Amino acid sequence: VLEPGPNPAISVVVPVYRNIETLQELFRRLARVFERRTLSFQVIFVDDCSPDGSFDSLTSMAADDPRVVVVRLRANVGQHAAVLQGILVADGTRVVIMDADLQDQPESIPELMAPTGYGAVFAGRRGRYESRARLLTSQLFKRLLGRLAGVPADAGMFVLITREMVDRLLAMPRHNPYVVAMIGCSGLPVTSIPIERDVRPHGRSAYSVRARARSAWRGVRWTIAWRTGISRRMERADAMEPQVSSVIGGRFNGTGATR
Ligand SMILES: Nc1nc2c(ncn2[C@@H]2O[C@H](COP(=O)(O)OP(=O)(O)O)[C@@H](O)[C@H]2O)c(=O)[nH]1
Ligand SMILES: [Mg+2]
Repeated sequence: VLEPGPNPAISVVVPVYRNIETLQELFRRLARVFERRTLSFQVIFVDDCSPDGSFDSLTSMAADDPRVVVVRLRANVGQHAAVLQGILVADGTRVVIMDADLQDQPESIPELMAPTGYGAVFAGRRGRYESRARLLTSQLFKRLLGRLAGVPADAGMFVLITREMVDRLLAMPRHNPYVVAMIGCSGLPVTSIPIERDVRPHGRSAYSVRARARSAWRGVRWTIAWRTGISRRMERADAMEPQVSSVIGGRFNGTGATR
């Protein structure tokens, strides 16, 4: 086991909601990828009040391995707000955001690390990873959001970002956030490279048709609010509620206390 340095080279932020079947394998595969390249890393799992026992599973993983950090949220806040809470805790020089269900493959991360000069490198979604209807509707939405927010049309929530991008994201309005749009509006250069996305190995998507539509709308709304300056006024009126209830593990910045 590699001893972590003062700051890990990479923090991986993973939102968790009904993912108990894949958490252990996800961590194992991430560890293999980074150990092979002797990169120090931490994996920050953000438990968004997952009802399936994911939190207990994560707690025992954290007890076994100091590179596991568990952020527990007070209430279910949704994927994007959960990711931002994870980023808040991340100590890494660079941060990878990815799904917990193994549709995003840990083995693709080194490819994301290759391009230089970008604030964000997205895994451009490739493959038949979901039904035709879902693929088609999500492609249409992604093209629209891509135009509005200035991200590649194949961008999703598997992305590598720099520390500078982290700082920009955390300075942006976090009311009803949409991380892909926020990255596009950051002012830093972004790109995508084609990465095969897998089909889901266990369970089913947490996003119903309605939830997908609502999420898409939030993406568009956040972007418009940003572009028009409305969101900046909103944020001042509405200070962020504390969302984290506890942080377990995380040796990089002392005790792992909430910051
Ligand atoms: N924090 C949080 N994460 C969620 C929620 N719903 C889904 N996720 C996470 O978002 C990622 C993608 O979810 P998934 O259900 O696979 O959606 P799909 O791949 O877009 O069909 C997974 O890592 C989930 O754990 C939620 O309500 N809250
Ligand atoms: Mg999925």
